[in-house]
Amino acid sequence: MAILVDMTGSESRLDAIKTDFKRLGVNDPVWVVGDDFDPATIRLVLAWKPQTRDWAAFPNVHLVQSWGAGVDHLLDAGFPADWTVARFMGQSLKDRMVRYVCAQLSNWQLDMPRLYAAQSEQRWDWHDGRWGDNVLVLGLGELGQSVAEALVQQGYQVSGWSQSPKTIESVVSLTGKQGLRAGLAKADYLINLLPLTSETRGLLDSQLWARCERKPVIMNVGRGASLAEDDLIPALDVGLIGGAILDVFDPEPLADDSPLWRHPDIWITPHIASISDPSDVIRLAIENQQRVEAGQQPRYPVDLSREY
Ligand code: NDP
Ligand code: OXD
Repeated sequence: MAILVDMTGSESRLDAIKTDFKRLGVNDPVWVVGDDFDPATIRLVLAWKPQTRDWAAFPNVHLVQSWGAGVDHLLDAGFPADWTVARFMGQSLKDRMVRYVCAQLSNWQLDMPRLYAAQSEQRWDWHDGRWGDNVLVLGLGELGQSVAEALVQQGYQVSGWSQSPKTIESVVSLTGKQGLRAGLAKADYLINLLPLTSETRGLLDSQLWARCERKPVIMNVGRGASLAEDDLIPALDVGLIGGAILDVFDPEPLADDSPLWRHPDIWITPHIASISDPSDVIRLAIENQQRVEAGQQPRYPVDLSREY
C-alpha cells in the first residue's frame, strides 16, 4: 500500500515529507502527483488544494488528511461521499496562531513601523500608543478559543462569536445576528478566525463595519474570501475602521498591483500566521490512518457537507 501527497504549491516540501514518513517508521512508498504509480495501491492521501479529480481510480483510500486546519480547499475536490476526511490540528498550530495575533496587536498598539522608521533616522519618537481593550474574536473553534484565552491573559476584554454558545472563562460568548451586533458595537479589534463557508463568504464588509462604533482594526487570519477586499480602503477613508492586519487573501498571492500593498494603515503578511508543522501533520496522518484502519474515527474528523 502507498501514500499520495497531492499538495498544490508545496512542491518544495515534498522531499522533506517523504523523509519525515520514513523517520516516523512508515516504509510505504510515498508518491506525488505526476509520479508513475498505481492508484489502486494508495490508502492515504495527504492533501492541500489537491489537483486530482478522478478519485474513482483510487478504490482503496481509507483517509484524506488535510495539511491544514481549514478545509475550504477540499470542498470541491469531489471525494466519494464515503471517504473519511480529517483536518490538521495540534498544539503547535494553536501556539503559532496565538503568537501571531498577540504580536500583531502589540505591534499595532506601539505603531512599530513608525518606530522602525524613527530608528533608521536615529530619531527618538516617543508617542502615546494606540490602545484599545475590547476584542471580538469571530469563530471560537480550536484556534479562536486559544486566541481568546490568550488575550484574556493579556488583559483584554474578550468576546467571541460562534454558531453554538461556548463556556470559556472570562470570554463573553455571542451567537446569532443579535450577538454579532452587540460584539461589533464595542470592539476595538475584530479578529476573524471563521472558516470559509457559504455563510462566512464576504461577511466582513462595509455593511458589517458600519455597525461598529469604535473604528476597530480588522485582523483577518481566517480566509481571504470572508473579507470584501474592495471595501477596505473606502472604509478606512471614511473612518468606519481604523486599520487592517491581513494574513489571508483571495486569491493568494495578493496581486502585485493591489492598492492594499501601499496603504499605510494596512499591514500585509503572506498567509504565515500559523504554518502547519510538517512533522506534526505527518504524525497525525499516521495516527489517523491507524485509527481508520482499526475502524475508529480519526482525530479532527471533517464532514465536508457542513463546509468546516
Ligand atoms: P474550527 O472549525 O475549530 O472553528 C470554527 C469556528 O467558527 C467555530 O466556533 C464555529 O462555530 C464558528 N463558525 C463557523 N461558521 C459560523 C457561522 N456561520 N457563524 C458563526 N460562527 C461560525 O476552526 P479552527 O479554529 O480550527 O480554524 C479557523 C480557521 O482559521 C480555519 O478554517 C482556517 O480558514 C483558518 N486558518 C488560518 C491559518 C493562517 O495561517 N492564517 C492557519 C490555520 C487556520 P461552532 O463552534 O458553533 O461550530
Ligand atoms: C490552514 C492554513 O488552514 O494554513 O491550516 O490556512
